[in-house]
Amino acid sequence: MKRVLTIQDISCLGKCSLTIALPVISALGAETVILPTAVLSTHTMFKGFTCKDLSDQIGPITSHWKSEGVAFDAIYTGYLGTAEQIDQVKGLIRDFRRPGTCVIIDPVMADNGRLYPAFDMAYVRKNAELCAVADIIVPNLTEAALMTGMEYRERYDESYIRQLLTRLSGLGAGISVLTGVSLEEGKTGFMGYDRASGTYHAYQNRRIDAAYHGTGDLFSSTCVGEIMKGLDWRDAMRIAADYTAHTIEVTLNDPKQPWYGVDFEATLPDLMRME
Ligand code: PXL
Repeated sequence: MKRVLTIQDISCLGKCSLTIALPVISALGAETVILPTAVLSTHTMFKGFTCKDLSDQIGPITSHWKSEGVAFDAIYTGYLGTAEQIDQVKGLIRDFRRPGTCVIIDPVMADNGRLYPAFDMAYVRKNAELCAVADIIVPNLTEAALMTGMEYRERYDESYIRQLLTRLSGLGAGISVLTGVSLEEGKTGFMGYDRASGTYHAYQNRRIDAAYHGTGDLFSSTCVGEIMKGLDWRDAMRIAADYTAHTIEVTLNDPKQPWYGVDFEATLPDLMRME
């Protein structure tokens, strides 16, 4: 069985980060080892959330794993807390990477043209350094613009996306994928660039006019699970895009507010049948 290590926060209430990664990757058939970087009472869209940083646990936990001789088929990072923690995660990747380990980085820090409240440009630069060591990166347009120094645009054409991908690829990752890319009216999806072959690949499906919290985590976790099943990154991301769109549609029936999260629990059986 494949074994994935995922490193991100645990937001106890509200659906994102580890409370999505763990069930989704497990449902896709890979063992999911977690390294929680912080414990929050809720995700940061709630007011008054608590947060306990767990940076001081990363060293002892990973030392113990080393003494146990643990190895991972993939290392997948999401929301991290601080610039120092990114340095710790880079060290961890150096220590645990083996030939064939797939390192997937989702540099979660911004959306809709804005950094999340806790972060600054020093954090952006650190995320760019982390992306440099990845096999696959999956930033959204805001994160990519911040890391490359390119202008963030709400309206754009394919040539802007290609330029952003070229600059992103210059950070050093093998495969650079931009999420939330809309190349046609009423559609959304992803566009990626594979540095080894010099090829682009885009996929678009229907766009649902609703912005739900945690959908980036749902997309990334699904990609990781599908890649562990042996799928090519293009197929893994097509399934992830379709699954995310389907889950948003199902969640539209739920009276809870979009910032709470998506009802992926209702759609996990469908994911297991998608191909
Ligand atoms: O979904 C990304 C994410 C993960 N973890 C926490 C967050 C967010 C996005 O805001 O606040 C704590």
